[in-house]
Amino acid sequence: MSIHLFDLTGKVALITGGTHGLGMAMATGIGNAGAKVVINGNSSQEKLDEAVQECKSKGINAFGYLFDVTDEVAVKESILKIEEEVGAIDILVNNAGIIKRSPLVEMEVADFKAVIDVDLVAPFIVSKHVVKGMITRKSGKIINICSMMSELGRNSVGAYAAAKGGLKMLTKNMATEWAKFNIQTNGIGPGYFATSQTEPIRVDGHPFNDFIIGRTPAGQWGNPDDLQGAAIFLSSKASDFINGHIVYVDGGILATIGKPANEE
Ligand code: GCO
Repeated sequence: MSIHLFDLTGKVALITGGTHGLGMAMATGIGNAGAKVVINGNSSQEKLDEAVQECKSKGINAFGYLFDVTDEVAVKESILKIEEEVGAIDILVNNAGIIKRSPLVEMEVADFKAVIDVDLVAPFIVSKHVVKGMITRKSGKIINICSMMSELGRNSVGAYAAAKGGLKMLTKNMATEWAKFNIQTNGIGPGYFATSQTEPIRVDGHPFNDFIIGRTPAGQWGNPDDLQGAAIFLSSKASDFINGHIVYVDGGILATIGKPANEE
């Protein structure tokens, strides 16, 4: 029987923060490729139920679990529950994330720590508890959702860039420690995407909106569905010898220093 390189049939995938935006898009792509999809939300049962229903309406076998990814006790209990009720987790997408925009000199330490907790510590916590089963089974895929801020800074997103830069290096360390168990750990680094997180800086006429369109060779914001290919690839057999790699899905923004405003 020929195994299709990108077929995820029979796999179980957990996507943290999967109720909306990039997480929902990747959950949909992974589900359409055949996996059972377990969506994590951390606050609203209603939003979680809606997200699961949205996946089911597309023919995806979906489940929802509400837990705070920064709370190790809740994570440990939820992973056990998921593995009992749905099945062993083959694919983990650490997507849950927040951003707080503030000039560093004005940023409250508590706010800085909150961003680090969700965007960097939580992927460590969730991976630590999911990988134990993957090590036993000698098989697994972990995908950390980094950012182009894993590579570049920007005014007002210092905490977020520090977290996402750390997540890039945590990804490489997970790969280093777990590849010998046939577990591939990689990252996806989105560029600028049209999501609720970027809504405040994307409205028509906002200087940042014009800046990003000018700075991105593809000349547009990304659509969350543009991440589905990378998510399926890093979840599938097609990436079995790829470790510690961050796949940037950014319309080319990291490839260029940009161009003068009057240049086509
Ligand atoms: C910002 C944006 C970015 C994007 C994304 C870029 O304020 O600059 O929110 O952080 O969300 O992470 O990769």
